[in-house]
Amino acid sequence: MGQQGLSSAEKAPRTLDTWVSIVGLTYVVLVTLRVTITRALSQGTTALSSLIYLSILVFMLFLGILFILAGKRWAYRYVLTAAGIFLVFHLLAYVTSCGGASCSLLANLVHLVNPEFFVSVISLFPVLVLVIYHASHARRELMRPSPNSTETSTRRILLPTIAVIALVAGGVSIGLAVEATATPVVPPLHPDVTIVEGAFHPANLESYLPAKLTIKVGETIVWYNGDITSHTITSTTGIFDSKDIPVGATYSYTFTQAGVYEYYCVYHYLMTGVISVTNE
Ligand SMILES: [Cu+2]
Repeated sequence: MGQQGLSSAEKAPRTLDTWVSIVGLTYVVLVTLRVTITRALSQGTTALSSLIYLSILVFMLFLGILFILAGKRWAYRYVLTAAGIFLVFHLLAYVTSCGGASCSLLANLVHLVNPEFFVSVISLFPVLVLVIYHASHARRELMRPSPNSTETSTRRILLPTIAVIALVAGGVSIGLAVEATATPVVPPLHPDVTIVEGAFHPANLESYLPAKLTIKVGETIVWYNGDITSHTITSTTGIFDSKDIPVGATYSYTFTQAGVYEYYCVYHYLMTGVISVTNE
């Protein structure tokens, strides 16, 4: 007990585990910060709750980097908790947005070829797992140092790190290659409704912007998919269904009868919108 009290006053030594954890955390922080800033610029206060949610996650991981650098002996336990929370929240976002005939996770995996989606969502998972692996090892070493041979410990660290780097780099290259062969899409100048970036996320209050719209009989609504993954415009009563709207594509429908038309996305049942059609 007394010995533990003494050792906790010392700073934690920086090992390879330390550096891999820091680089991994920095990657996740930068990617999530970029998503937050892009969303703030494109959606402003309509995405306020999702912006707060993302900022808290970013700040939590950023503190982890500072704690490790400061040599706090409890820094790794903090990082394990923070990275775990981040991982669980990101997974929950998918699970809770799953609905209807298809699960969003599967639907989104189909769109792995989109480099933007791959970087800002998919790539975070292997990187976070790598951080958790190294932070937990660093923590174990601090509590009970083992006289490991440098060779095995270097291999233990390098192999998973190289695997994750290869996975992320490979995913991005495949995505860029596929995107380069695809025909460029020109977004409409004034879409009536825009599917916002990060639309599927439960923290996003308005997935379709605007979510409520009133028009007159005979008018046509143009929906534009401004997100980084596919979505649908599906009437709750089966009157219209866009099917898969790819990233950057549009769907339009002309309303010929007055009424209230609710719709949703078959991949993400939390995405809902309504068009009210009036006679005059
Ligand atoms: Cu969707």
